[in-house]
Amino acid sequence: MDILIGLQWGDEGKGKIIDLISRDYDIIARFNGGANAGHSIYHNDKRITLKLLPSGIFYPHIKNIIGTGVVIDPLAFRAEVEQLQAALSDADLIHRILLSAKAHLVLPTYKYWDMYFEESPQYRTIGTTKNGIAPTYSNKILRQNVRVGDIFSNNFEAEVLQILTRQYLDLQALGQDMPMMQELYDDFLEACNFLKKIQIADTEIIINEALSNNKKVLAEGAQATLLDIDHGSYPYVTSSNTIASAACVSLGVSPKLIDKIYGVTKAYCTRVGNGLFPTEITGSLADELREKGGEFGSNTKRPRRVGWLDLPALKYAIMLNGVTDLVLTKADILSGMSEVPICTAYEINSETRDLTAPTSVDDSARPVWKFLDGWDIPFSKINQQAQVPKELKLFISFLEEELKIPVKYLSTGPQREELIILG
Ligand code: 2SA
Ligand code: MG
Repeated sequence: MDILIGLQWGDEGKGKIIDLISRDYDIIARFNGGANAGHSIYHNDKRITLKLLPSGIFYPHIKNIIGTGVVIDPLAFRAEVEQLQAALSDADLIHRILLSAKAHLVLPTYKYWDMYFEESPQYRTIGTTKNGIAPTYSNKILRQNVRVGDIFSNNFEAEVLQILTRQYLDLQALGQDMPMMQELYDDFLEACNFLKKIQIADTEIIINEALSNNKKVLAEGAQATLLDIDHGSYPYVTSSNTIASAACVSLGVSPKLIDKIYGVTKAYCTRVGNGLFPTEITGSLADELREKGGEFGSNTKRPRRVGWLDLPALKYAIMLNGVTDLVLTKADILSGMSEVPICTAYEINSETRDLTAPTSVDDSARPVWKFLDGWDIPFSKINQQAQVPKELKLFISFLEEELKIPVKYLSTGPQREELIILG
């Protein structure tokens, strides 16, 4: 099994890369997160953003598995499937989706808990997507959730009613604004009925059988390394493990069976939500970069914070994931700059560190900069190695030297054909 993950704070362009390499796979399996993800793909010149569905959904030969570690909001899932069926004129795509019976369901009250924690002054504001992600994972650990496979049980409705009522009353007592309980309950059950149209299975058995039969499986990560609940910049992280090893847990695949690990990084850096960002820039240069790179939340439309490439954090991410194939995206966005800044180390208490866990630095960490010559990529699409400007080649060589790993793919734009295989 191969794995693809983001190496920064998300939005590195994972969707596009998976879409490109997915033709070679039989199964694409999402392993973490939920409807908080936003994987954008250009299909027949239309930009499509996937939240819960794996990025192999466009191809008839691919099975798209949603693993145990993904949290499934049945309303968001139904909306996404129906929109995609309409956009692709492909009603059949539901037969290419397989849901883990063990994946946890996002209850409608969880979105209100998410809002409550975000907006209440007594609690930390993380800048979440308000999709109910943290409350769902918390209740998984508390063992209070219902799971996808439970929708077939005779007492599913009674159990949901009981949990919802309890939470509804708690939220009401805290003063949280909510629609009528009956409305939440009815909409949720209706969306759970839609799930019955989808194949629900013990996906770990299906994936392991496929691997035994020499089928190719790609595990698709959501969010990214620096948002990992254990290794990211806690508490400003998401609530799942986002790193490559999490794919084994979620999909029930032994670490013995992992082959390639694709790590995707932009040529600069972005982050949505709160938390440290040592290479962040603000002002008109930041606005320009944000506009040019289209750096707005795919679902929430929030403006993303922007900054320069952070090598200490990138080295850390490559180490945690064991990246074998590095993918560089959005170098085209930096086109036209006279010089391109890269943070090569942090200075912390007059000590220089070039590999750093983002959790172990604070605002006093001062980036050490290196400035490389900028490049110009012509507006016409470039997709051949010979067309790569020499300054960009030097930028790539510099990264390879620092990171001790070759850049295998260079993405030069959002369209499928805008990709160069370097290695
Ligand atoms: P949550 O909702 O509990 O997972 O939020 C916790 C933190 O994780 C960040 N996070 C993300 N960061 C980048 N992209 C994400 N997906 C969407 C996108 C986000 C959007 O692709 O654009 O539409 O705004 C994503 N999902 C979660 C989040 O900002 C918090 O910092
Ligand atoms: Mg995204």
